[in-house]
Amino acid sequence: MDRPGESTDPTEPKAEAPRSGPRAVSRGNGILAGIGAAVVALAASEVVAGLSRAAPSLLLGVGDAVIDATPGWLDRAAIDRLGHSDKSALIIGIACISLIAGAALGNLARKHLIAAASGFIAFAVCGVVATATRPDNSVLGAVIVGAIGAAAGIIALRSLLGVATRQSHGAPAEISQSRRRFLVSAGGTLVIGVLAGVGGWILSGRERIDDIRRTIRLPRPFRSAAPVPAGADLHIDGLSPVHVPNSGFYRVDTALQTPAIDPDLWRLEVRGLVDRPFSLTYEELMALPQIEADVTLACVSNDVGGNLVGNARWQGVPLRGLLERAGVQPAGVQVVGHSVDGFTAGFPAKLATRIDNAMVAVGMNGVPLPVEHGFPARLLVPGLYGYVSATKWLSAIELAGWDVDGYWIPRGWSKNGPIKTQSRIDVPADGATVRAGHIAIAGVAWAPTRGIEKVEVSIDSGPWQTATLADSLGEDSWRQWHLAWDASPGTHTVSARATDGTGVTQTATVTPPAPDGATGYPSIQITVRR
Ligand SMILES: Nc1nc2c(c(=O)[nH]1)N[C@H]1C(S)=C(S)[C@@H](COP(=O)(O)O)O[C@H]1N2
Ligand SMILES: [Mo]
Repeated sequence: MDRPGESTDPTEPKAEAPRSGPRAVSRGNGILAGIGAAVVALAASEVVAGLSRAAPSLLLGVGDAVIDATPGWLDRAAIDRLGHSDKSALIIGIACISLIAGAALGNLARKHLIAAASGFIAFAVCGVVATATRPDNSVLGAVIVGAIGAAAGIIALRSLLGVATRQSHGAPAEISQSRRRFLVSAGGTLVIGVLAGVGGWILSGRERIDDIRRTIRLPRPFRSAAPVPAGADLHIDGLSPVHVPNSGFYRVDTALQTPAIDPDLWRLEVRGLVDRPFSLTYEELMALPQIEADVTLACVSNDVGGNLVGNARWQGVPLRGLLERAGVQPAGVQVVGHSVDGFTAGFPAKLATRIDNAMVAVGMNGVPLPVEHGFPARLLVPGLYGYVSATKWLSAIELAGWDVDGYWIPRGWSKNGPIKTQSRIDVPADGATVRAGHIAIAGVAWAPTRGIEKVEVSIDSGPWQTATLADSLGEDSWRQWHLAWDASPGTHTVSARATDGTGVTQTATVTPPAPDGATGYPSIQITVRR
């Protein structure tokens, strides 16, 4: 075997003979080999995770662990302000740290291959531990993914160092030839690794589940929502639609990767402080009588005037019936929804009985729940912010005492989360320039379970003028409104306020979203030109 440092090649120029042995690998080549090996390790683990349903992605596992370890306020802010780009940034950040670690280990491997290999193993162990401690991940799956990743990385590192070592002696022509060979090997490894990693990522189930989802037909509900009255939609350009299409419906969750749940393997458990715990398959749940309702869902983090609110026509199984079947014990005063991803949200059990349209939702705007909105099932309780009620990817409904806290409660959010009466001005857009003359000021207002009775508009702090309300879809749904205004040139401030069905007008007091929802009047600034 052509072992470095043992060459007896007479053509080897003695003067240029580098330090012998594996030490002969240059720092640059060592680093490159290390990065290549790290890419191979990540790619191998992602491919395994992508191919097997039971194998979790370590990259996502670490990302989830980072999110869970992040202080509540930062977490909340990141999730809501940056939307979902922050999650991609987190994954890219973790991948970069892995590559930097790979570079360092590659450098180390020039002299201490065993130590570097141990480094790869240690890195994999960290990933496995972070991933396996997530409730929805299989421990064995994580261990296998980690072992394959580490093994692939170590093998790649050894081979690349082998190629690099061969170039450090021999005739100059041979050296440049083998240098080229090393660069081609390292470059090829990087490209193939990145492609494989991306492929593994894409394979990871989401698309497959969506294919299954598309074949599902919703049963006809025994209680349909009333047909949308002709006057419910004012048909004003830029105004929020009566029903927000699923593709445009806001999304808030802590999940890095949308849980991809095979409905055939899924179970919904009803358990805890109940006399008769039971569990349902998707088929059994779908066979139960269903209701349909127009309900506005809002996020507690929504700023006044913000977009984290939407109205949809939901379909599902009434929560009341499921709780009656289980027989709630007197101590079971809280309903805690558990998600397959570990998220939890809890609300008073009496609301589940009192609120007519509280349901385990399986449909949204006429189709099975989209994957990102909780397929195969989620909770929906009209009148409650999502963080205490609307558990997506629901796996269990637990009846508990009030002492049990859902995900956001220890992170500084209020234990009770009733949706505050709110309004929003959609038209004109804030900051818009419009032409003088007759224009429409329009928006939506919501107070789920109470309904909207009145919306008023004030221009430049002038008197409150009553807006025209569109026809109502019911008390749980938002309602469009508009006011005709003869706009005069200049800059103007327009504010609005809503009064709910109990006669209470939203408060003017300005408060931030934390801990129980933002308050204050929505307001826009516009410029009117001649
Ligand atoms: N599993 C799970 N369910 C969840 C959340 C989550 O992070 N994980 N977020 C909740 C919050 S804070 C809100 S506002 C709603 C948003 O529902 P949507 O994404 O369908 O609009 O889902 C709720 N259900
Ligand atoms: Mo939320």
